[in-house]
Amino acid sequence: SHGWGYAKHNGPHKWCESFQIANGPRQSPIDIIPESVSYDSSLKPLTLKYDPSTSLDILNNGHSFQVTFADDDDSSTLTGGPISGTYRLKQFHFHWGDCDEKGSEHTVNGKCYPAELHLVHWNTKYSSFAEAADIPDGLAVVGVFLEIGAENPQLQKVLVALDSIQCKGTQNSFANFDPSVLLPSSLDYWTYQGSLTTPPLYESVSWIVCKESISISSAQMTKFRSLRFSAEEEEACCMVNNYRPPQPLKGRAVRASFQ
Ligand code: BO1
Ligand code: ZN
Repeated sequence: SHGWGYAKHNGPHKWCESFQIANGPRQSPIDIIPESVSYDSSLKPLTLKYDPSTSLDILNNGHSFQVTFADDDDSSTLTGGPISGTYRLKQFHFHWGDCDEKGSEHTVNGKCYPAELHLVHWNTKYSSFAEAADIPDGLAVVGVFLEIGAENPQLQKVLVALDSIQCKGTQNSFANFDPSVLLPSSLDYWTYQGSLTTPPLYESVSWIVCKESISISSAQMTKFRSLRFSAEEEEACCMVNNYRPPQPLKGRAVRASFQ
């Protein structure tokens, strides 16, 4: 069938046929080259203030799985960092590979991590996520790399919930989850102006990529890969390699909050 995806016939190299902005001036992800990044002492620390009571449900959307948050007030917000004003948390999701050697969207000096977490926020100077999504300062996404190591107990609640959303289009309640448990201990970050990494690829994202990774065991990664791109009635197709490769920097500045 039709629609974008991550297979040969509908994957990242085909997206430009339906979404011309795929070759635009501020596309994401990028390869972050620490040697070429400039330290910016004017960058503020990140403030992530999340209320666990705003977590609503967990959904297999056929491209990834996402945990969605109530965003009708300022209970869960991102402020500080490179952004002005207040951005509300809408959802978080992950991208990952079919083996431990690849799966992240951003890379560091060409190094791929096995997965990458995205916490997606929208600027409350607009009235909703949908309105903010295609405006240059509409969104801010915090990216966190996952690295193979010790089992991460903070991921268990999410991983257990995956049993109930194996197929595309399935959803379950996911109440009282605090996403701040998924953040690394240091909030040092790189930042640049970019885009959504999936269609419609809008150039609306202030990217904030954490320098420090969080751990995940190889067995925990296997559970991500048990999800399906396919619906229950379709031929089973494992959800793996749901990442876009790095895009041209095209002269953009990448700044670091740390020296
Ligand atoms: S990401 O963090 O850059 N990988 C990212 C990519 C896409 C979205 C959020 C974060 N969200 C998409 C929704 C679409 C919607 C679009 C614009 O935003 O998945 O359903 O059309 O609103
Ligand atoms: Zn993402």
